[in-house]
Amino acid sequence: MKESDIMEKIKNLKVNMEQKILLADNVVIVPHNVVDFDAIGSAIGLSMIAKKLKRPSCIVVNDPPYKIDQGVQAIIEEAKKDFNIINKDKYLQNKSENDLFILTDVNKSNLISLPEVVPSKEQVIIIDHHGTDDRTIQADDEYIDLQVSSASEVISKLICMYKIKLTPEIANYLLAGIYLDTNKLTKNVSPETMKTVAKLLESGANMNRITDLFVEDFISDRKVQELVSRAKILTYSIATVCADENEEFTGIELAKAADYLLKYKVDAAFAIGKVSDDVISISARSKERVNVGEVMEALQGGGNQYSGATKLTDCTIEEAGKKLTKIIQPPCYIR
Ligand SMILES: [Mn+2]
Repeated sequence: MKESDIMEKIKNLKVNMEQKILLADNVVIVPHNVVDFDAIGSAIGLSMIAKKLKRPSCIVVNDPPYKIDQGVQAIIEEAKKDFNIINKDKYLQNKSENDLFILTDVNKSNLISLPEVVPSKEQVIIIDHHGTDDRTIQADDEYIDLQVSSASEVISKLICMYKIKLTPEIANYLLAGIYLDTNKLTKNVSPETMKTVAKLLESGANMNRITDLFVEDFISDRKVQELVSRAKILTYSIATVCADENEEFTGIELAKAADYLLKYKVDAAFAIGKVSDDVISISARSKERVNVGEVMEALQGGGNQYSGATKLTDCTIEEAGKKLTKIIQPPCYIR
């Protein structure tokens, strides 16, 4: 898609979204479960837009703090002073018939905390950069672009169109979202992405602060690096690593291992590990040539060209590895 077409599409989204925000009792912003930098940054940006339009909003985050990245948790704690970040129960107590749901960085019912109370499609807007399937929530208005770096980039562009003046803190949150989903500005970065980064820096975002937010926990990082060191690089430059059956990882740790493996001369990387008693997760990352979103779709997950994941039950890590190997046999998914 040409840049001018993208801006046209975002302008359309702005017009339709604005009408709906103005008519809503409450703008309910819904990021994906195990909220990450992109989901929370874009959610806070959306809350700024609701504020500009003088409508009340809330961001529903229902993850226990131990499940999410400590930098993301730090943003939530800081942002709570100015934004209405609430859990699911609190939202359900104040729910109204006339709420507008805006899903950001997500489009599927199995990845959000309140799938059972999503309103009818007239009252749902989706802003995302992941692929869709039969679990995608029905929405009359959506901006789903698998090429854009992040939801935070889309929301930053909307904020620019509204001429909303950002505080340095909020510029940091949005930049952290872009930084995460581009693997620290090393992949899926377009000239438009860099223009957005430049605007966020002009608004006071600070790279030192972003680096602080991405600081690693020593123990968790050692665990990730031990996993990385056991990776095998298959034909066609695909790295995979399988964790031990008896060691538990978080989804974030598996994602970090896959991200890290892109440092090497590989096109894509997959990290497979147990995330709870009976759930195996695969985290996938790609530089460009392998569409890992499609690979994950073949295993009941999803994502986009650069990033994807799935969860599997009723199989061992070894079996999950075999299923994956079957799918990534060349020339599948290689451009
Ligand atoms: Mn994202």
